[in-house]
Amino acid sequence: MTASRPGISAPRLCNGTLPRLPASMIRPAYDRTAAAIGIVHFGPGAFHRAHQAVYVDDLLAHGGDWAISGVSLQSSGVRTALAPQDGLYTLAILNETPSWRVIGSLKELLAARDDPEPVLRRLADPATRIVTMTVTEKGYCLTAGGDLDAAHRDIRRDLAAPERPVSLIGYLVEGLRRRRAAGLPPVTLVSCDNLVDNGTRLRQAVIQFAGEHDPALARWIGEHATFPNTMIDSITPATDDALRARAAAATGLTDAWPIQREAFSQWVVEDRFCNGRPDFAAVGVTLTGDVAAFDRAKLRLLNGPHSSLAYLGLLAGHETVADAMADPVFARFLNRLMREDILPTVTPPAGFDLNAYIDAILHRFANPGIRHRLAQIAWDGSQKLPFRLLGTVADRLKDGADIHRLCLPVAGWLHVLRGTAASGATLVDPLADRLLSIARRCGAGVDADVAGFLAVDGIFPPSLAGNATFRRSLAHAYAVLGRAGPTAIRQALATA
Ligand code: CS2
Repeated sequence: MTASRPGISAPRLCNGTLPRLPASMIRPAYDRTAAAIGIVHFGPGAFHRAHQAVYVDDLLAHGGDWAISGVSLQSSGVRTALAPQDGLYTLAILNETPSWRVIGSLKELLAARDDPEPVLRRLADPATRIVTMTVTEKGYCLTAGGDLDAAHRDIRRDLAAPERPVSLIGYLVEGLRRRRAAGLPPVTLVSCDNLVDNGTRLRQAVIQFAGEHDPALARWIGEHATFPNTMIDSITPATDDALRARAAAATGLTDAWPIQREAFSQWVVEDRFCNGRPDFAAVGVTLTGDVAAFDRAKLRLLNGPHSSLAYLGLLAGHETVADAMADPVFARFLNRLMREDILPTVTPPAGFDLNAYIDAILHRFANPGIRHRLAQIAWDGSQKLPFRLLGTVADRLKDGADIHRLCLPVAGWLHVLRGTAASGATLVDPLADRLLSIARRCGAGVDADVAGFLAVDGIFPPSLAGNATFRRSLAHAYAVLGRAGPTAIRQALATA
């Protein structure tokens, strides 16, 4: 190890080593021991630590008991990494000139699988006033229609033994049950995931679950708890060893799990908090009466193109978003897709210029300071595509508009699934088994292949899957991309 790249020999980041940080580095500007926990967050992964935890770090500098208890539902990896660091971690902000800071808002780390009781106690603590979550689309256990998926293994389990939950919804309902039994007010439940109407969906799932065994609890939740809708945005590539080394070089301390993100960050929240809230506006959060317009603009114009780059870019042999954006064929295709096919389906929030929004997104995607792997964005396609692309396709069909360009990324996803099945690589998707078995049966002809995937109604709503124009257009895109090889993919995009 050289002096400029301290590795295992450098001391570990923790409360005790904070004074060793370079003087210029931003660090918690408040007494971490004094700030009490007021927020419980499910899913303290990279996105939460790059986004919400940073807003809360800024808030804590203004005072108030809003520190975060981070709850991991599945693994104990975050706790293992961060507990020895007293919850501290390094954040790299990757603009043209990177900057670094140390975040201190995560005050407690709990691993629910190891012991659910501390999590339930925290949810039922009178000091807890807000419960937030980033558990990704699949963490809500919803059907395609937006209902709670009562057939989901974890939901079945939790309905049978609600006092020892394993699912997010099970935890929330048991926590609310305990609060009601103790005569406490409920909490505000804030979904920070990329779902259309995320708060409304969460509310429906929680009330549906509670209603299964305790209708009075369901009524109490419906009347007293609030579930604001939110829009969240900041590009956050996964942590890798290169980042660990850069963080160590920047701080002089070892951090087991530093986080990286772009400079841009946005959080829009409906101002419906039932049990108090901090002054979010003071730290740059937009509080509004209606998030829907922001939400759809972001899901369709940022996440839709992101997933499009992921599938088409992987097929063309690109590795990162910036690599694909540096390919003029991709940049031009994306630009047309966004302006000609997606923009007409988006109603902008008041005073919002959609073309300027698109310019900014294209600029963010092209950021050479960020290595955002397309393979990471390609995860969980079955959960993402309905919100990101299929709603747009349905709206364009309703308007009688052309959908040929929009079908290319959807067809690209099908080819990525086929490629994954053929190579035997792991597919990260809750529907992996089903999708891979369909992919393995492919090869009987374009129409049969496409029909196999369209039959998965958890992804393709029957009204879309049964639409003759969509089937024809998707089959055409699938055939064009099937001519294999990066050159054919680029040619398909160049002429689309
Ligand atoms: C990305 C998002 O991984 C993905 O699917 O599209 O996580 C995206 O980076 C964020 O939503 C940006 O806010």
